[in-house]
Amino acid sequence: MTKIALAIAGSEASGGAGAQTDIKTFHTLGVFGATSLTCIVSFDPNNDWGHRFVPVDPQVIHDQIEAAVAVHGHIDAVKIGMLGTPTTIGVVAEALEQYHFDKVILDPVLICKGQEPGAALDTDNALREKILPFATAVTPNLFETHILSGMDEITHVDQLIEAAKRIHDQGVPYVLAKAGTLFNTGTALDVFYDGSTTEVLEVPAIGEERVSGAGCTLAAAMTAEMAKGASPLDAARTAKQVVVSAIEHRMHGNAPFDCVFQGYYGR
Ligand code: PXL
Repeated sequence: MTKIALAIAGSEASGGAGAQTDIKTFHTLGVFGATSLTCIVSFDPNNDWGHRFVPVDPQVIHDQIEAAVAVHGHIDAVKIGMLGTPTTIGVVAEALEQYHFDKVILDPVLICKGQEPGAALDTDNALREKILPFATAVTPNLFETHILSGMDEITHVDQLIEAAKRIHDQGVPYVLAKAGTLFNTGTALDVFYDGSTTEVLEVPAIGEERVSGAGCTLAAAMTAEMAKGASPLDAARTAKQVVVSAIEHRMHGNAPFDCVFQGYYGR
């Protein structure tokens, strides 16, 4: 039986990140994708590619989740991406309470370029309080790991492991804390922790350019694999390979960043 994953995420018009990335990743892993859009992001070519951000009406976010659940009857796994505002976080938290999804993978996107840095704090508090308790797994990047763990310095793998443990201690069963290439080890390095197993997932870094959508792809691939019944650790391992392929096959355009493409994985 084909498995179904629901992405509760923002639209990013270029197709390189957000919900578009999520459904492409689900599809490439053989999982049927549904979406509830939380916001519309349009990069601004006339303003340093800043993110023009429009939240979707909270009732409409709820209606989309209701529709996806009603049509399919059962959702195997949910990915939560960019929520963007405390109001959106509130309505998504209510839906998580209402629908009792089995597997919820949270990519805790705090702010995107163009949003007020102050918004990160509001978003952080609301995410921690209202969404984190529903998360089966969380996939913070280094910035988000700093904020969620409360640690000042994370410059080494041992500190990343400690940070993953601190996030786990807040009640999240599975943590994938991502340094990516930011430790300058020539690798993309992430730490998986589930309360007993600590595993450092590391692959050679690819290229020098910034790539948009790698984090979305990782969390979406983990969601698809968990929807199919993989253990969270195996799902994380596969997800890293999907990201490697998506970066290898990235799209070059006019922007100062490339866009991942998942379509070659497994071919
Ligand atoms: O990559 C984070 C992200 C998630 N969701 C949306 C985005 C972005 C980054 O641009 O636009 C909608």
